[in-house]
Amino acid sequence: MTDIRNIVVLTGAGISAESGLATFRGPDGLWEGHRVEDVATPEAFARDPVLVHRFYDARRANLKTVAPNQAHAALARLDAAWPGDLLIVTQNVDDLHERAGATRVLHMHGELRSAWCRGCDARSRWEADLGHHPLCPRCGTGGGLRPDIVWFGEMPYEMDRIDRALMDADLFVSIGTSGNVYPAAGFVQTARYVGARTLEMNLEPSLGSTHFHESRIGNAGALVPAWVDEILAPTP
Ligand code: BJW
Repeated sequence: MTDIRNIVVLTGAGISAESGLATFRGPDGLWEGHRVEDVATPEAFARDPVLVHRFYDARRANLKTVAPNQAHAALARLDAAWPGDLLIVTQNVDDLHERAGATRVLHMHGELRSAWCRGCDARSRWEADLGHHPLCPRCGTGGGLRPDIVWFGEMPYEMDRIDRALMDADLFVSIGTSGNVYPAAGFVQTARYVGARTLEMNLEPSLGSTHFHESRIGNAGALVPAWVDEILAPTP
């Protein structure tokens, strides 16, 4: 793999499925009991903050019961060993990449363990519930904290940094994402445009599967460690 120096990895809910976290659009999807428009838009939060806080408070609490799996561990191993540029762009709001040891991680859709104050714009690490209207640790305002989550219609985080990494990528790898949600679903096309090799690993072909040079179908917990072994193997 001597021709590959810069790698962008995109991860989605499928990489955390084997840790016991529900995906969004599967049969047991997170939104089966909650219509997406009830919980994942700023308008829904304005309409029914109690429902939305309850949904995210439960998911934040549930993080304590899960652990990274083999796929997270393999990406952390890649992160530690890869000499070139690497950016793990995750759509996930869990912290399993970091808990596995990865450091080059960007959460484009926000984080469950973060709270955003609409009063002073500060983002604070947050482990507890938000539904009881706690005070902002930065400005002391009550009732202004919301989950630090990118909802539909909001701009994902650090798009400039992601775009720069994609423009420089030699390899783009997509893991455990259905390709339903933009802009992430369009990253493969940007990567193709700049001439990067593209690979997806998913339980089933994603919506954008035909854009990839290669699709490996199966569980991330098996596919990702095998791919990391491959890419870290010394070239003969
Ligand atoms: C396994 C596995 C195993 C299972 N191993 N695999 C019309 C056209 C185009 C775009 C739009 C449009 N109308 C509106 C838009 C924009 C909109 C959008 O994309 N809508 C679509 C629904 C059409 N996007 C936005 O609004 C975004 N903002 C935006 O566009 O701003 C403007 C902008 C313009 C230009 C540049 C940049 C920005 C914001 C999107 C925010 C998404 N937020 C959510 C909720 C987060 C909060 C929460 O967690 O509750 O993020 S939506 C939800 O979907 C979540 C996820 O990150 C995201 C992606 O889901 P993911 O990860 O793909 O999960 P699944 O469940 O769909 O798929 C899992 C896959 O894993 C499956 O394929 C399984 O098979 C597989 N799998 N087990 C391997 N063991």
